[in-house]
Amino acid sequence: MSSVLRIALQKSGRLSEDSYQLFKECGIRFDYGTGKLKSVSSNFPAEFLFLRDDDIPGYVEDGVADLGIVGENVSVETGRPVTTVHKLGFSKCRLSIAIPRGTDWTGIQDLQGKNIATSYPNLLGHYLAGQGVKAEIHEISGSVEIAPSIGLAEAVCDIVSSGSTLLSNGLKEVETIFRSEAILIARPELDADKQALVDKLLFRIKSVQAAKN
Ligand code: PRT
Ligand code: ZN
Repeated sequence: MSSVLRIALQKSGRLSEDSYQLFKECGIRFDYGTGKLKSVSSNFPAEFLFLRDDDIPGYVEDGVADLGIVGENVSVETGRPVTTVHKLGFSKCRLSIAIPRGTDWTGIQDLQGKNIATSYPNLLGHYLAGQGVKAEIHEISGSVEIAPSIGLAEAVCDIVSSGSTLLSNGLKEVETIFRSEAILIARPELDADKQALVDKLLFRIKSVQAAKN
C-alpha cells in the first residue's frame, strides 16, 4: 500500500492563510475553506486536516496526523513530544510580560509575589523559575489584556505582534520571554515511506524559502 502523509493545519486563524500559501508554492494542490474538515491533495500523496491550532500537537503526538503547522509558542506550551522539523518564517510574534503603563519597572524581580494573568502558564512558569521569581500565575484562555484593569492581576503575559492591543489596554511591554514563528512539527517515529515523503516536502519548502531570500 502506498503511503499518504496526513498534515494538520489550522482551520481558520493567524496561521491558516500562510500555511495554505506555503503548500501552494510547493506545488501541492488541495481544496480548503469549503467548511470541510479534510481534503486530499490531487497531485501529492497528502491528506490535509483542518483543526484548532491548540489541538494540532496532540494529534501529531497521537499519530492521527504525521505532520502539522503550529506556532512554536503553542508547541512548547503543550509540551507534547513532537519533533520540530523546520521553522517556517511566518506568524512571527513574541510572548511578553506587560504591566499598566503608569507602573514603575526596575526588572523581573518586581513580579515577586504578584499575580500574573496568562494563557501560557507553562512557558511563564518555566521562565519565572529560571529567574528565581515566585509569582501567582492565573491561567485564563482569552482577553488576557483586560486582567489588570478589572483587578484580576498586576501583570499579564501574552502574545504580542504589533503591540497595539497592549497599547489600547493601557499596558506597556516590559520583558520578552519567548520568540515564536510558525513551525512544521512531525510525529517522532515515521516509517521509511512517510519519512521519504517528508524529505520530499521539506526539499520543496526549502526551495520556496531560498527563492524568497
Ligand atoms: O481558533 P484557533 O484556536 O485555531 O486559533 P487561536 O485564536 O487560538 O489562534 P490565532 O489564530 O489567534 O493565532 C495562531 C498563532 O499565530 C499563535 O499561536 C501565534 O503563534 C501566532 N500569532 C502571531 C499570534 C499573533 N501574531 C497575535 N498577534 N497569535 C495571537 N495574537 C494575538 C494576541 O493574543 C493578542 O491578543 O493578537 C493580539 C496582539 O496583537 P497586536 O498586533 O495588537 O500586538
Ligand atoms: Zn487556538
